[in-house]
Amino acid sequence: MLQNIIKHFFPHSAVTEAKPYGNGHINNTYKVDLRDENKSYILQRINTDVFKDPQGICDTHDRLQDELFKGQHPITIAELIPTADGKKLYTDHEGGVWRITSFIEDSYTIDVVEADWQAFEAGNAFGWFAKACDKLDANTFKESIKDFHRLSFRLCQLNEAIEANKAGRLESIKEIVQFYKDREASVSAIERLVDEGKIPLRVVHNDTKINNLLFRDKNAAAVIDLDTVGPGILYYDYGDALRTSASTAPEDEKDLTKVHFNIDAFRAFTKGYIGQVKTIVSEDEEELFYMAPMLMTYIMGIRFLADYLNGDVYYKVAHKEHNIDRSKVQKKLIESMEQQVEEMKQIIIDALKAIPV
Ligand code: ADP
Ligand code: GN1
Ligand code: MG
Repeated sequence: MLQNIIKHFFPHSAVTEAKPYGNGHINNTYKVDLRDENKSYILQRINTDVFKDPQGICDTHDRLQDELFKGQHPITIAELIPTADGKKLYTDHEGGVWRITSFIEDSYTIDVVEADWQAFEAGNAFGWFAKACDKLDANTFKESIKDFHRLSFRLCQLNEAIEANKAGRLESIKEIVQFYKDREASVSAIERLVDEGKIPLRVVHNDTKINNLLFRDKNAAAVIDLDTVGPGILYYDYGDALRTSASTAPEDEKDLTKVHFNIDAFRAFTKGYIGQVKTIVSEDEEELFYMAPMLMTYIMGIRFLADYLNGDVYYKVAHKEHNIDRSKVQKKLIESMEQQVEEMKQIIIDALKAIPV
């Protein structure tokens, strides 16, 4: 019962309402209203199969608060609410690990960008986050999921899934597997540069899907879902955000004729993002921004594919084709990006040249 969990955070308040909230694929999220409090909260049961060190996640959240709550900003992050005895998490009798954060009032998420201003706001917000984290030393943070965006690791997982074919689904999706296999070499450049130390490690978000951003009215209000924050490179955030912010359709769209990489949304996002990070990026980083959306869309495409082959053990699914639908959307986005790569390069060059506002 959620009431039994919440009383460890608010021993003197009764729950008036607690309902499942949002479209996350990983944690169990509830919006909670309390009697005697004029506020709502977000209660989450952390998926400990995915996040093996929930305390580490909360420690990172704390460090982010210390940095990002300094000064006044139009964009924020949610605040971690401690238990009544001052802990950041509560563990129930079944081993369920729970946390509460402040609810960002009057906010909403979007799954598909419908207007350029939304893409601009998303770029501006994730760019703000990257810039605000610039002062943090990546070497003092741990990855919450090891090798999370390491392409070679994700390729290994895919190969294992193909080999094991646990759910017996390989035969029906050979063409999709081949599509991703054909592009292995062309997406590998960034990992090599990271390993050679040419692309700097920074503290980044690592999960910049558009619904990990809260809007209020016509502005981005908060960057949420901080569970993956840690060492990474700017391309992860820029690329992963564009995978959803510049897609014309939801991540699991069945009708692939609706799926395109929207170059206007790409331009708007890039203006917002680069407008923020321009003063912190190195020349080496500038060069390969254009490859980031392809890399991150590829990584998500093969992760969905591997999960489909494994029998849907990682992501929440609503039906048995869900993961392969998601993977097909990523494939379609990659094809669409391949046709627009020259334009993408030029848009990035223009954004880097523009005078900061
Ligand atoms: P998951 O890791 O499962 O994606 P998230 O932390 O992204 O979990 O939360 C899932 C959803 O809950 C978000 O997409 C958003 O709709 C909503 N949400 C999460 N945190 C807040 C918050 N502090 N205020 C308002 N809504 C939130
Ligand atoms: C997951 O937690 P959520 O739903 O915001 C996943 C991301 C994927 C995304 C695909 C910890 O994000 O890496 O890009 O699904 N998060 C984790 O929708 O695996
Ligand atoms: Mg999320």
